[in-house]
Amino acid sequence: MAVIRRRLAAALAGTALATMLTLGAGAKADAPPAAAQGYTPTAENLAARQWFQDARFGVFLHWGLYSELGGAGKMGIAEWIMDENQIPAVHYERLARFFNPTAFDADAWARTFKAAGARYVVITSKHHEGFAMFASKASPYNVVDATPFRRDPLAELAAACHKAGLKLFFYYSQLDWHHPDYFPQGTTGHASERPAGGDWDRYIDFEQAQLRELLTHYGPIGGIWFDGWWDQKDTAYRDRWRLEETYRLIHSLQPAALIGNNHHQAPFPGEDFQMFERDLPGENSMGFNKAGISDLPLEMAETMNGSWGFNLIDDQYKSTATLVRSLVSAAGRDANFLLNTGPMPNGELQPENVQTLKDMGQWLKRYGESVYQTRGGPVAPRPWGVTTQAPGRVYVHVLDWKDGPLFLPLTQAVRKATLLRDGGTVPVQARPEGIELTLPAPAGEAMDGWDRVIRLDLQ
Ligand code: JFZ
Repeated sequence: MAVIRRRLAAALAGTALATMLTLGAGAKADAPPAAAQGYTPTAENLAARQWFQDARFGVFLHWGLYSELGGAGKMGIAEWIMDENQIPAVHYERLARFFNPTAFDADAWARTFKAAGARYVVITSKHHEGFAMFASKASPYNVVDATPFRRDPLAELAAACHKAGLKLFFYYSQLDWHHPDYFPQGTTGHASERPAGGDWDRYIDFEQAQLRELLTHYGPIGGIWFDGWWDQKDTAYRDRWRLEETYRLIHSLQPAALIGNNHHQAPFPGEDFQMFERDLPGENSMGFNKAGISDLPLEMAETMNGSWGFNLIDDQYKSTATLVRSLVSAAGRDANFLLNTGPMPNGELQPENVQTLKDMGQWLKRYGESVYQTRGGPVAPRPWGVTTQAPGRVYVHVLDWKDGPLFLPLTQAVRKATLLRDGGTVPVQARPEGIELTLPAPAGEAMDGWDRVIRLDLQ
C-alpha cells in the first residue's frame, strides 16, 4: 500500500489532486460521525444493505471521454487528463465528436464480470469531466446527443446486468469541470476556461435532474456512488450541496438504492454505506482516509494498475494474488472489495484486466464460501491474516505465516477444522485462551498458495 501511495504521489506531482492530497494530510481529524438525524432507512434499504454485504465483490468501471486519451502517454490518473493537461472545456468537448466505441458489447462485459465472481458493477455515469455517459435531457453534453455513437451504454449495461443477475450502481461526480453553473469552482479544474460566473443552485438542480434520470430510466439500481464533494471541502460552498435533499430524492425514487459518497469524511445522514478509496478500512495508507469506521456497510475500492481510467502505458498491474489477498483482507475487515478496470475507447475491456478478472473468478469458484455471505470474523485482523464468519463457521485466512502452529484467541469450541484446498483435516488443540492450529505447508506460488483457508465448524 505504501508503494501505491508513493507511486500515486509521483504520478500526481504538481497536479491539483496532489495539492489536495497534501492539504488533506496535515489537517486535523474530522468531526465524529453525525447520527443519521432525519434519516430512517426503509426496510427495503436495510435488506439491500444486507445484500450488499453478502455480495462482497464488485467491479468498478471508469469510462468516459478521457478514455480516448488513455492518459496521453503519461503515467497517472487518466480520467484526470483534462485537468492534468489543462485542456479548456471548449477543446475537451471535441472528444465527444469521435467517441464511437463500436466494439462495446454489454453482454460480453456482464459475462466477464459474472465469470470474475463479481456480484455488482459500479460505472461512471458522469465523471469530473462533466460528460454524461447516458441519455440526458438535462444537458446535450451526453453520449447520445453529442457523439456519433448515439447509443446509451448505461441502458445496454443495465439490461445486460439485469439478465446476468448483477446489480448496477452509478458513480456520479458532484464536481463538474464542464458545466458553467458549477461556480464558484472548487479546488480543481481551474484551467477549463469557463466563464467566471454561474448559478450554483441551478447546477444542483441539474445534478438532481440527472440523478432523477438515472433512477427512473434504468430499472432497479443498486445505488449511487458519489464523488467530488471534496472539491468544495475547503470553500464556502462546502455545505451548499443540498445533500439531504438530493439523498431524499434518490431514496424516494428507489428506497433500496444505496448511497455512498467518496468524501472521506464520517458518513453524512442519508448515506447507506461507507467507502475507503484504495485502502483497507482503518489503514489510511493513502493519507486521505482519515474518517473512522462507521456502522454502515463498508467498501474498499482498488485499481488494477495506477489509474482508474484506461491508461495506455501503465503496465504496473497488481498480480491476481495481490488482488485476491486484498479482497480477503477487506472481507476480514467486514468490507466489500470494488475492483476497477478502465474500458478502452473502442468499448472493449482491457485484455490484461480481463485475464486478471478471469483468474479472480477461478479463485472465488474454489474459495468463494469463505468470502461471499460472510462478515468480518471473531478474531480481529492480524499480521498473519484475517478471519471471516458465517453462521456456525469461521474461516481462517492465513496470508503470511511461516510457522506450523498458529494461535487464535477464539473462545468458541471448534468441532472440526478443514483445509479448503483439499478438504484435509487440520489439527486443533485447545489452549487456555483459545485454540492452536497446526498449519499445513504453504502451497507455493500458484492459486492455492495465495491464502491458506481453514474452515472451522463450530460446536
Ligand atoms: C476520486 C476521483 O478523483 C478519481 O478520479 C476516481 O474516480 C476515484 C475513484 O475517486 O479520487 C479521489 C477522491 C478523493 C480524494 C482523492 C482521490 N481525496 O479526498 O483525497
